Amino acid sequence: MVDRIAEIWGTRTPYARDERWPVRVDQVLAEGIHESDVERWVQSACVLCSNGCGIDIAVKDGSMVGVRGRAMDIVNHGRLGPKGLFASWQGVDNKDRLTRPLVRENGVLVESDWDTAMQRIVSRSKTLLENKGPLSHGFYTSGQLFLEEYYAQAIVGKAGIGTPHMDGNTRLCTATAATAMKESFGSDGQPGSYVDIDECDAMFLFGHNMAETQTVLWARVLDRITGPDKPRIVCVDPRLTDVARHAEVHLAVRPGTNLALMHGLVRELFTNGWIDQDYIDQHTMNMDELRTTVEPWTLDSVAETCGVDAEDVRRAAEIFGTSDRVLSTVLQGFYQSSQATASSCAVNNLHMLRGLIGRPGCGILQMNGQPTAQNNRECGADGDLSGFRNWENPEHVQELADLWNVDSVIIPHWSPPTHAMQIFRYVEQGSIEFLWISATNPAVSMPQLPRIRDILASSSLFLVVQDLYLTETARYADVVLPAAGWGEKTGTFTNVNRTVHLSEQAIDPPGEARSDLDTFLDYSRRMGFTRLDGTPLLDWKGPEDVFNAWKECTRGRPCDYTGITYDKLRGGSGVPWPCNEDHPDGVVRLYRDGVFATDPEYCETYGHDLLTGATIGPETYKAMKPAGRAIFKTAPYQPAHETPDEDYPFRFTTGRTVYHFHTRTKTARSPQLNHAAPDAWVEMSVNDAESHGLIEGDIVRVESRRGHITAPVRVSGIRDGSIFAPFHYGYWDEGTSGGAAPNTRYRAANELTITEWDPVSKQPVLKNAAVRVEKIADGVGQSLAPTTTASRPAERGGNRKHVLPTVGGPAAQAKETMAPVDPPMVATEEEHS
Ligand SMILES: Nc1nc2c(c(=O)[nH]1)N[C@H]1C(S)=C(S)[C@@H](COP(=O)(O)OP(=O)(O)OC[C@H]3O[C@@H](n4cnc5c(=O)[nH]c(N)nc54)[C@H](O)[C@@H]3O)O[C@H]1N2
Ligand SMILES: Nc1nc2c(c(=O)[nH]1)N[C@H]1C(S)=C(S)[C@@H](COP(=O)(O)OP(=O)(O)OC[C@H]3O[C@@H](n4cnc5c(=O)[nH]c(N)nc54)[C@H](O)[C@@H]3O)O[C@H]1N2
Ligand code: SF4
Ligand SMILES: [Mo]
Repeated sequence: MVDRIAEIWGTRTPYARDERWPVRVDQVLAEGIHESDVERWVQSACVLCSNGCGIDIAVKDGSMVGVRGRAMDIVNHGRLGPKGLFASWQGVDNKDRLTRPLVRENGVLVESDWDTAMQRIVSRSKTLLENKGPLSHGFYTSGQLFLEEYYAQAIVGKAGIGTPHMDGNTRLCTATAATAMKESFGSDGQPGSYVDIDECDAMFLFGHNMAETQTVLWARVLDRITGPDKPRIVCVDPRLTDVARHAEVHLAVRPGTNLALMHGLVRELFTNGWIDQDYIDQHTMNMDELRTTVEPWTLDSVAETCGVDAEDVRRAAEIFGTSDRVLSTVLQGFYQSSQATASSCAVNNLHMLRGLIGRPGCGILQMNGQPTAQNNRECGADGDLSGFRNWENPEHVQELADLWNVDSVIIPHWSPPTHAMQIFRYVEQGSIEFLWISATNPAVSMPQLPRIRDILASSSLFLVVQDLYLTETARYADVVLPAAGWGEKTGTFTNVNRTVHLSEQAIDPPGEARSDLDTFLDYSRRMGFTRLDGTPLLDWKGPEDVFNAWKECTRGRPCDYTGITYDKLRGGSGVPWPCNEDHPDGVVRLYRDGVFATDPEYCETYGHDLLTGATIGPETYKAMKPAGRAIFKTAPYQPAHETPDEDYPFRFTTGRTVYHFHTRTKTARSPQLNHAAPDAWVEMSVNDAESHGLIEGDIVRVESRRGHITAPVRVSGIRDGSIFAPFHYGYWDEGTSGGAAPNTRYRAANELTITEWDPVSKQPVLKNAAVRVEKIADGVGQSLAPTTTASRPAERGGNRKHVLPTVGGPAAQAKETMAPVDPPMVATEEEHS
């Protein structure tokens, strides 16, 4: 038994390069429950991050009473992280769930029934469609529903209503991942695989705190690091994360300066001849523009702009340039920072320059964050066209019209899909009067919350919120719909490296809560949406019908699911797409033959100018004759939207802690996790704390031009001049056994963030703003920031209090079974030859 709050990654199982990662099965059962008490184990996968760990749910007396990792799953080989162990089942199977629909009467939300609630939605929807047309409607969904739910929602929006105003919180999350892959390779779809961790010689983590945000993946890395011939690690992050602590080179860049660093790294590859000219000639295009753009970025200019050591930049470039096999991962430190798409494409460029794509150990993981973000992107509930189709390609639009048997004119394709920030702007301006929010909590997670609150409260807006709990957002709704959560419904979803899992229903949803799929189907039926032949637009009976329809939508597309069935996903491991007749067990890594998805007839986009976001358009794109070559895309560096000045001298950045998931609706209901990180904090460096007369635990007010927060200080390993706050803490302190109490202190990081986005991916800039700091009071004790992670107290100076370590105690004991079986084979081992 191991305390998995204190020991985040569990016990080491070292292995060497090219060996298979050993199995370790992690298990937790509710207090007082023994293995022999468990009536059934139900197959699923974890939905608390993009890693997609295979998981079995323990069921007793109609309740979820624990979980264990699936030994045979190619993703996790049996392991689970703290959220999988302690939040997956406790965060849903909970006392204070929404169990009945709520409707607003005389300004207050009151309990109602489904008929009344749906009737209100449908009647408002019909009136608006009649009087104002489809542009009055907006949908803001998630990266946490199931594939089947997105596909239904996408068709409702595109072929039922015909609105381009559809997006998800995936815009805040992985829009840049999708965009960077589309721009460089022609389509979304992860080139690399987790197996590359087993096979690489060097790993670069760009703005990715994998140690806290994909803990099971990091356990795999740690097992390589503690084994023979360990990989060399390079970390790009302004904080001293656990990734940074294991790195040979830590580039603690100033927040907002990623692209300058990337230009410097690319330039070093050119200067030192660390490039594969044959690969470049055969499989890529546009290299000259890249070379010209990076030319000014000498080591010294990078050092000056990014605030790092020139020698460290040189060493990092040398590791990239001279290692046989390099694996790169990219996440929010890049996606939510300035020039997100250009910086993320630069990672692709590094790999293209050396031909390190599609070979063992040479992966690119433009990471996802949410467990099902990939499926929203595939299905197009984020506004994209289903099946990675190109909205600018009339043939692609017609394919969907044929598939759905609707007139192609109803499918919005006259302009790009409306991105989330623009949807909220249209609500603000009053043109969107009907907004349906599912499985996301924008009143905590969107930038510049004072503005978002005003928008959600707009008198012209009819707001539908579909959630498990009465969240900060749901409190603004006109109608609240109670949803069935994970374990209470069946469906599939796809993780970062394209692995598709089936999640089976284990228990009944509480009260009258319904699956999101049932709700979308009900809405479609009540709205009377039909096909050209007059039959109902959506006539599916359940999730498996939707999945079968979805398979047809993906036939011949990069995300080909035609070889997958629910039955194939039962019993064993998840399966990575594309999976079809040619590849019945899926494909481990894409682009092995150096042929990319850039052909004009096939590609998902004709691309953009990365500096301005202007579309390239079909004529220019076709004239470029990409013909299956990858495209070097780049842009000149520009400073962040808001940089420090005299009034606001600090760079503010935000992110996560290992113990919480987003706005904590699930993790705050897990006693183990909530106890480990119960309240907000802000991180400052030793030098900055000293110069402001601050010590651990002192209460500060952090203020931007848009708002302020109050929280205790943790003096941590963050770089000087930067301040970090976790974005998890909103208005509510969730009770773990029913009820939540308001927390009247402003403490959400997004009180301070700015309404700006990347010109190409439209992903909001959640990771840089300018702030000032003021001491409000002496601390009454230490801050409650975890000591086990990036927020651990600085090792010297500044921190003159003794800080108690974060531990889980008896409630956090998990069972680990070492190597009970051989590790699973990756789906198509022959690819390794
Ligand atoms: N425990 C936990 N795990 C999660 C989640 C969670 O909420 N909690 N959420 C999941 C989701 S949806 C996502 S999207 C992922 C996110 O996973 P990550 O991207 O790994 O997490 P973040 O903490 O948002 O950001 C990563 C790092 O970016 C750094 N950073 C900030 N500004 C900059 C910058 O300008 N440049 C660079 N290079 N780095 C910068 C921060 O210091 C931080 O350590 O995590 C997933 N996993
Ligand atoms: N400052 C700052 N802001 C950020 C970020 C950051 O790093 N910094 N990260 C951004 C990122 S990457 C993300 S992904 C977002 C996340 O932000 P949100 O999406 O707002 O966060 P969650 O708390 O995951 O919200 C999901 C909601 O869905 C509900 N839910 C869960 N399962 C189901 C289901 O099956 N059906 C329904 N209907 N509801 C369900 C949950 O109860 C919860 O209320 O935050 C973004 N905001
Ligand atoms: S790594 Fe992610 S998917 Fe795996 S158990 Fe942890 S939260 Fe769940
Ligand atoms: Mo995310």
